[in-house]
Amino acid sequence: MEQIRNGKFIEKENMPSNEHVIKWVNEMAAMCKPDKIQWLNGSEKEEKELVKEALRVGDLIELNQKKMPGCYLHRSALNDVARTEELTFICTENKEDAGPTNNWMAPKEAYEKLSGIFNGSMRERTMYVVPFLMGPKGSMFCKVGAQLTDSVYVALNMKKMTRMGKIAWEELGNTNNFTRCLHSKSDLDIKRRFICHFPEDNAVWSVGSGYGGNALLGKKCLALRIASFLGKKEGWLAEHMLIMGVKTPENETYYIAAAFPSACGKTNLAMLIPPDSMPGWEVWTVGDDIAWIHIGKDGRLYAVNPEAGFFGVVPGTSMKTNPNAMKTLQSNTIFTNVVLKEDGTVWWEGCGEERPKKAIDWRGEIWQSDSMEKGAHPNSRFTAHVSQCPSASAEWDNPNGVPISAIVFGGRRAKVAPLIYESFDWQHGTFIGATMASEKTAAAEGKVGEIRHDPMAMLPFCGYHMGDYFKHWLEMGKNLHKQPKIFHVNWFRTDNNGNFLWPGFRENLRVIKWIIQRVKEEVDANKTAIGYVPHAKDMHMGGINLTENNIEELLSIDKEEWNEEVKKQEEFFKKFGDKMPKEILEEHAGLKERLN
Ligand code: OXD
Ligand code: MN
Repeated sequence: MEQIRNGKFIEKENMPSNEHVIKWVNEMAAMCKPDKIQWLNGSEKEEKELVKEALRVGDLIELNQKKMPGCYLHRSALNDVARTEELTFICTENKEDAGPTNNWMAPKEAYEKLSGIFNGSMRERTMYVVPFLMGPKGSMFCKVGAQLTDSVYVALNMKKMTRMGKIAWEELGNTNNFTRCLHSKSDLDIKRRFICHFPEDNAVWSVGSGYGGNALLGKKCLALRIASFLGKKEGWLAEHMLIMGVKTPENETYYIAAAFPSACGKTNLAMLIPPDSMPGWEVWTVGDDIAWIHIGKDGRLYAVNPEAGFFGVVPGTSMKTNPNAMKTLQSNTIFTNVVLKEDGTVWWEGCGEERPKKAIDWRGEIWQSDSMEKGAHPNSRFTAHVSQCPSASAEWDNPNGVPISAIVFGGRRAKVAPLIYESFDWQHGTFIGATMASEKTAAAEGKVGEIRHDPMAMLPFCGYHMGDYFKHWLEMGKNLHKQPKIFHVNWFRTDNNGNFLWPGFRENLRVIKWIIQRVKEEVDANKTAIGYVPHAKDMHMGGINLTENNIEELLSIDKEEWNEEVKKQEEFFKKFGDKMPKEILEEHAGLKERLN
């Protein structure tokens, strides 16, 4: 150890020789003033020591190691339970570049304001230097990041969520090409909480939160907001999409990338177990949240999962809804904000087990059996490495990515959107993505249930002007020799009594089957005003209890509802002014015309 300026110590062990890194870490340390700097190497031994430290400072609670080896519970601060979109900023020199859907702050103002909060924020704490890779090592997709954080919980999550450790310094070599991620919990005061992105500097500063999406900076901050900006510049796409491999009984595997807003079942779909009535089908998980998509040499789209782990929503996860996730989280998992049972195991609403008589809720309080409050926070999470998942695809770490045959957009809509429809072509598919709308969920602060437009499920994650983003999508399509087909699904349609019409979960594979049949051009479809809709006869319906009426209703298009939808789209588009590509406006006009 060597003494640094203000009388503190810096550990030299694991320090890379890269001068850009060392200079940056020294500058940030001078501002944050940690007691100690610890450079992480990503080893298992180190992880064990970090767990010990997390237990010592109370960031983790040990769960029953016999029943759940390597599992721990974390409780976040009560005011820090979801992404805070209203405190998330894109800090570009020109306000216009951030666009109308992002909060904007001038970089100079942001650096000054946040420096004031970071100043001394790590006193009496350790600053962990967390090097990480997003994307497979040695791949054209791969990006290097380094996160400085004073949260051992964050450091441990980063170990599960990314390829963390020396591997990242090796990839970086002596270059300066890495995303500088600075994070401090500071005092967790929401008035002093900011998540600022500086795409032009390839940097993220996040202060005042210790919660997942705000604090694990590799995920939404780097892999979506910064990466989408880089993707625009470099000719690729960073998307809020799961990637799944679907093997047919004929032994062919098709890869599908699917975008859904947060907490709409991406993890469930990515880990789906086929229904009994579909023997020979298999689903393999490449990723459950983010896809980086490039054009390959053959002119097709290829995708990788930049992450190496899951930060999955826990409530509602059960052996019935997602057995693979349940098996994933039996060991080596960090739980955030779930119920702690007397036997040192965990519980949550919808886990399929009876509510415990005596337990401690996510707030850390005794949870009486008659309490009306939820025991687990609706946005409680599990963090586990991909390798834990029984359905992890052999291709999940393939440096070349997987070829994408279909893109799926999905929203949570009680009405309007049918179970499935297909776009006429790439341009129309881009329009369908751009007009996605969904009910709000607990993954972000705000009113749950409200409908909001969420283009490509990227509204909270696009690091630049969304008008330019739509244009980038259109350009990407033009550069493809073979465009994947684009679909829209809605698992959440209800009847007039508010009951879901579609059973969802594993039965969703029936819809995926139709998608693959369309890709293979095996079935034709109904050409409607909104796109191609399946003939009811082509939907595999064996083994579920749906009447023909139900199926008709699921696939039906109500002109009045759609006319209303078109008006709302028009309102939404006004936001983008003349940045809205004319092709999208043409598609909108075309839809309007077809409806009438
Ligand atoms: C997530 C989210 O955590 O979308 O994946 O909020
Ligand atoms: Mn997500």
